[in-house]
Amino acid sequence: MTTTNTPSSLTQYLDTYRRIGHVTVPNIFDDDIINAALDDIKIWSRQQIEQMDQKQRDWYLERQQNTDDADDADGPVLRKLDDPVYHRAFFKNLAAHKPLIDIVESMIGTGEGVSVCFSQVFFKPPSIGGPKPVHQDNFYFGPNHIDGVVTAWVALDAATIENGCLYYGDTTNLGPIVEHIAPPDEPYNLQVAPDIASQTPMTPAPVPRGGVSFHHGNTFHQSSDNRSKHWRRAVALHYVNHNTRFTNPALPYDHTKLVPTPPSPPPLSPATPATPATPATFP
Ligand SMILES: O=C(O)CCC(=O)C(=O)O
Repeated sequence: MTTTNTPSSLTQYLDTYRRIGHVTVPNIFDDDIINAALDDIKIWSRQQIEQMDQKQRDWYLERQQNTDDADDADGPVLRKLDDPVYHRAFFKNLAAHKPLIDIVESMIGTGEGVSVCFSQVFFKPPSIGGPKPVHQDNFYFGPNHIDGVVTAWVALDAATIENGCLYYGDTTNLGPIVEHIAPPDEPYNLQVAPDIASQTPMTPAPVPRGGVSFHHGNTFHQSSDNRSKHWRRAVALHYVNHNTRFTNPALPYDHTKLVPTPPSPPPLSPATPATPATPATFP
């Protein structure tokens, strides 16, 4: 069973999104779709790990490899993978799912459709998944219209405070894009400067499996360690409207990887073969 977006529910989601910069919507994807997504990720992960050089392993794999509690981990444990929507037919279809796109278009649409400008799978394995520092997606993308970017964060497992759900800085969507810095040994890991981040209260946003947490490109967000015995896997779909260009990206942005969502998407279907991963750069 998936969500039906009535005009009144769309209005409520949009109102919350505009007011505080994020909103969580349950039941957008049913169990069969989430299981198929996890199956596809499992196949893709094995292929990607086999192909990675040392630099990629350092970036994509969890540093701490204590997998005692990770019941379906049977080797190196991934931290993230980049661009499933670009590389995997299943995820291209998932990103075009009508109930999801109806909400995305209500938030950023111009009537000409939207594209996925980047996507990521976050693994956050039991006990070893590490934190993601406070950042704004718009700092990475550098759009000419700050309201032209929204992220749909799809929970593949229930995301809880214990396993490292997202936290948001309520109303930071209404403020500016702020200075970010990166640790010297992790130049891609851009984050809000500590003096600004420490002044911003952050609110947890638990999401049920199959639900989606939407956030504005300017909204401060972060996630904490996974302190539980449960996975916290998610796929983040970053959408942009067709009026918006990335005129000031913080890191090199590959415009050829924009994936437009089709006006009449095909139904979601099982996994298809992957193509090789490229090195990570974006949030
Ligand atoms: O899932 C996470 O821990 C980080 C997600 C994130 O930063 C995003 O979706 O923009």
